[in-house]
This record gives sequence, C-alpha cells and structure tokens, in this order.
Amino acid sequence: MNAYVITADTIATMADPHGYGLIEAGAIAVENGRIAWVGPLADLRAPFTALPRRDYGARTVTPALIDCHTHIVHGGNRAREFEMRLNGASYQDIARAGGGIISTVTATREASEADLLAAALPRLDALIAQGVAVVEVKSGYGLDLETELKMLRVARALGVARPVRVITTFLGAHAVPKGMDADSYIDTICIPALHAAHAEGLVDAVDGFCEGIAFTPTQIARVFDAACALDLPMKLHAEQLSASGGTALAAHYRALSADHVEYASDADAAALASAGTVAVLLPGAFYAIRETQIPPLAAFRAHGAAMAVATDWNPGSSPLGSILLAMNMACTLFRLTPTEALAGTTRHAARALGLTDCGEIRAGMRADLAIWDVRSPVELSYGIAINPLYARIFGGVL
Ligand code: DI6
Ligand code: FE
Repeated sequence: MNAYVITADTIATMADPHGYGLIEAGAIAVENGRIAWVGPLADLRAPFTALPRRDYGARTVTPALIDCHTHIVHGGNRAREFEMRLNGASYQDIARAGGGIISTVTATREASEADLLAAALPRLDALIAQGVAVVEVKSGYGLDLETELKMLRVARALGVARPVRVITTFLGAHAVPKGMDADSYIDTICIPALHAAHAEGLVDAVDGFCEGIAFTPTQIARVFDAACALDLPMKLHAEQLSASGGTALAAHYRALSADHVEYASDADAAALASAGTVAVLLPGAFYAIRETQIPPLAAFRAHGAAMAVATDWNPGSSPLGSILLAMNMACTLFRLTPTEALAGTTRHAARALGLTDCGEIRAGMRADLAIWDVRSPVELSYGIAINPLYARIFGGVL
C-alpha cells in the first residue's frame, strides 16, 4: 500500500516539547513513506477519508524508537571480566591491566567482516523487535586503520540487510592501543583512519572517549578539529567515570551529544543547553559497572538541556540488548519521568543523531511508527523485560 490511514485509541505523537502529545481516537495518514496528516479521527478529511484503513483498536502508537548510542559491531564477549568485577576488580582496574576495551580490540581484529556481521545481526534484530527503526553504531574496537574501516563497513551492511537506518560513528579515539602513547596514536593512526573512512563514505559522525583511562580534552580536540575540517558532526563519551572536561569540550564544538555525563556539573549542563548539545543518558553502563554518581538531571532540566536515552550496547560496560529496559532503568535509577524516557528514545534521540525527519509523529516526518499492546505510553517505561510491541511500520512499510 502506498497510501493508507491507521487508527488507534491512543497516539503519542511526541511532537509536544512538554509531554506525549497525546491524541485519543486518533488517525495517521501515510503517503509514500511519510506522514501526511495526524489528528483525531473525527477530524479526518478528504482526500484521506478515501484511503484504506487499518484499525489498531485499544493499542498505542508512538514514533518508532531510536537507539542513538551503540557498539553492536564487535568481536567476542567479556563475560570473564564480569566475573572479575564480581570478585572485586573495578572497570578501570581491568582496563589498566590490559583487559577491557583492548580485549575486545583483539577479538574484533581477529574477526572477518562476515563474522562481525553475523554476530551483529541478532543484536540488531533484538532492537528491531522492540520497535527500533534507527540505530547508531560506533567503530572503536579496531584502533588501526584496517579494523576501524572493517567495523564501519559492517555497520553500513547492517543497514542494507535490515529495513532500518544505521548511523555510523567513527570512534577511533576510544582507547590507546598496546605499546603506543596516546598522542602519537591520535596523530599517526586515528586521524588518518578518519580521513580514510570518510573517503569511503563510511562516517556519519565522529566520537571519542574523554576520560582518565582514555584521552584528554586536548587530544580529543585534535580529532574534533579533523572532524570539523571534514564537515562531520561530533559526539563524545564525556564525564562517564570522572569529571574530565569532556562535556565542556563537546559543548564548545557544538557537538550533537555528550554521552554518559554522570560527572557533569551545573556549568556543564548550562553549556550543553546553550550549545544545543543533547545529554545522552546510558543507564545500562551505570548499572553494569555499579556506578553510584547519578547524572545531574535537575541541572539538565533547569537549564533546558535535552536528554536522550540509549542502550550503549557493548561487550564491556553495557551488555544491554533492550532499549525498553534502558528506558525503565533511566526512570528507576536516574528518576527520569516516563515522558522524558520516551522523548529520550524518540525526539531527543533523533536530535542526538542530527536527524530532523524522525522521532515525532507529525506531517512531513518519515512514517516510522511503533504500535504497542499498551493503553498508555507510561507502560513502555514501567514494564521490566516486557516487550509489548504489536507491530511496526518503518518508512511507511506495513
Ligand atoms: N564508554 C563505554 O561505556 C563504552 N565505551 C566507552 O568509552 C565501553 C566500551 C567497553 O567497555 O568495551
Ligand atoms: Fe559507549
């Protein structure tokens, strides 16, 4: 069907900056993959009244979800480190001892492109099964030119193999490879790899890990300068484990997002708000490494910084394969409201990826919709490990 109307008891358009933008007994007209009209069914007018209809009855329609921060392309797993942490080692102890990100680098270098794709597809499918239509995928487990490009090619292949949009992020500045110092890694490997990946059309955004165990703001700034020269948007892992200056740096560069931000300050929150940089909250990593510092939500709200929520699905700090559980954790662990959590995986997640055509149900947007077996959108955050997805429409395809 090229054009049709769907109806349902509840539509959460997410087009209201302060709430769900609820429409009761609503209708959505879809034409050529886009939303042509949305409103109460009683207000539906010609030509849309002539279109075929599908009624979803007592269910709830939301924008399809967006997972704006993942590392789903990677080799191996880190179950052994999970045991080590249970025996008292910290995430940082393991990283300093040469485990952590570096152990996934070894496994990812050893894997072929076909191996990586085969391992990533079930992860992507798990997200799709929860109504996710847009997934961001980072590199960063290669730390050499060949493997960073291999990861990004696999990320692009994911978007061909499945009917979702994949946004690729170059994360060369993720960790310092064994036997190198951070400065020479940035200058002789990371930045040249960024140029090569960009030349192959593999890069939608550029990210880094600004942290005591990774890179300083000065080192990240060199990567961001290279990104600016290529006209690529930026994102940053900032203030995850300590206050390291990453959030201020991200705001200074008007990055799309600063991610984690547990240790961000009130001044950081103000800087994010005035730069229009989204704070991406990643409660799966907070939970898995048993972090206790909660991101400064009151400051984000007071300054008007947008908050997104994502899985950070990765083999080390966040082996979390559920965007709905990320929403529940954001509410239970960080005290987001369910409205903020849903805005965080729709409208604000789109912004965190620089996308302006999804994340809300309104005329002109892509018809990326999720239909849930729930009566109220609050239930999406309330349930724990419950998946009430009934149907999905990606790009207008029923
Ligand atoms: N912060 C994270 O949460 C992921 N990367 C990062 O910079 C963790 C990556 C890993 O532990 O493998
Ligand atoms: Fe991450």
